[in-house]
Amino acid sequence: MSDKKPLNIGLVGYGFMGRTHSNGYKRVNDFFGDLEYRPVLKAVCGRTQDKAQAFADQWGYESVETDWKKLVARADIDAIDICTPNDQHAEVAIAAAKAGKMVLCEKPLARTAAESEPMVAAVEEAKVPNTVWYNYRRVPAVTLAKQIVDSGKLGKIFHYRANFLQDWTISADLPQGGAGLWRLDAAAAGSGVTGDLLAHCIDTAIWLNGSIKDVSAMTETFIKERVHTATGEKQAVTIDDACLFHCHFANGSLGLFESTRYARGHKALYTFEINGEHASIRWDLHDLNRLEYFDHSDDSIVRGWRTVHITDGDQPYMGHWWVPGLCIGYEHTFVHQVADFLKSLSTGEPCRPTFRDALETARVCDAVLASAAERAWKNV
Ligand code: SOE
Repeated sequence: MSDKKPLNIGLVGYGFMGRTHSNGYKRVNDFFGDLEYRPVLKAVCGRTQDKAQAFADQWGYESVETDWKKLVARADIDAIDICTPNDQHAEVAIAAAKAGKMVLCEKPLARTAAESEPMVAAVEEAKVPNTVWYNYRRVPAVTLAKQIVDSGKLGKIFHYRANFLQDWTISADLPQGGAGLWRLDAAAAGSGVTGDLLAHCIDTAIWLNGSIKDVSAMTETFIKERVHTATGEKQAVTIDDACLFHCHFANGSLGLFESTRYARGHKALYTFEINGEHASIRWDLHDLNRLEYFDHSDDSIVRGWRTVHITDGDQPYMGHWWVPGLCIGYEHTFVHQVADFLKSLSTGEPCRPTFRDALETARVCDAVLASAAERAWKNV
């Protein structure tokens, strides 16, 4: 029997993200042995009873709810984890905070900054621990990039560049709406690649390089109409299929960002590069265990880009996994986020990004979309 304090989780939504989070809760104490808390998979909530039950059976949830309000009202739930489409984040999070529950919310925080603001107010008024699952911060190579930037090794930063490229919506036959495909429906998602993919890039960028001051953007919707799953009728597509923007950071550096779901051949190519006065770093999600580093102070005859394989025990998070040389993957970023969340409950320090941190990302996304719509520079 474990002597750890139980933390009873109520999961809302059982899609792709429901699985990544559940895996995090299940694995965390096996690999992070020093935590005071132990997540308990208390209940999963989904509208369709048999699907929710099948998820509960597969992942080991003790019970099932079909109404999130009942889940939030349950006295035996400590934390609500929101894995629904974006249009439901605000209502569930605000009710959960008011009920005194901790709230973990899948990214983006909500569809817009205006919708995100009352969520921030609710968790702050209730003083409940909160976090948003911008999971790529917790790829060990990305966390190491943060340590390198913070150490000052790059010197003054001139450029920040990021891409998030996919190709899964190129077919005009793909409907909008429904499981997974709600990402194509602006009513459910809020926006297209801006809120879904660029939000990741913006979260990482703000974390690594500080606030974004202003933006100039362009968006495109390549496929103008798609059948809506709910009606069976063709309807206008109002999400952005692609978005490019450039910006000024508060530290004086320039940013360049691109995201699309129409880059044939790319499935989830998230890359960033930072160029500083003394050194540069770059990272690529398709090769996530490596960080590339160029240091101008190296001896000139051997100076060049080096590739650091992030698998050593003294590199971020890796002391909890295997032995040097052996890799981890995408799912581990969620285990790390659970570990950091549980640790934050012991230390009282916030688990970043908090709802307030994610609001800053939402404001940048709003400015990007407004800039594209008005063909004008926008302050964040
Ligand atoms: C979209 O395809 C998606 O699943 C995003 O919703 C995730 O946030 C991203 O990590 C991978 O791509």
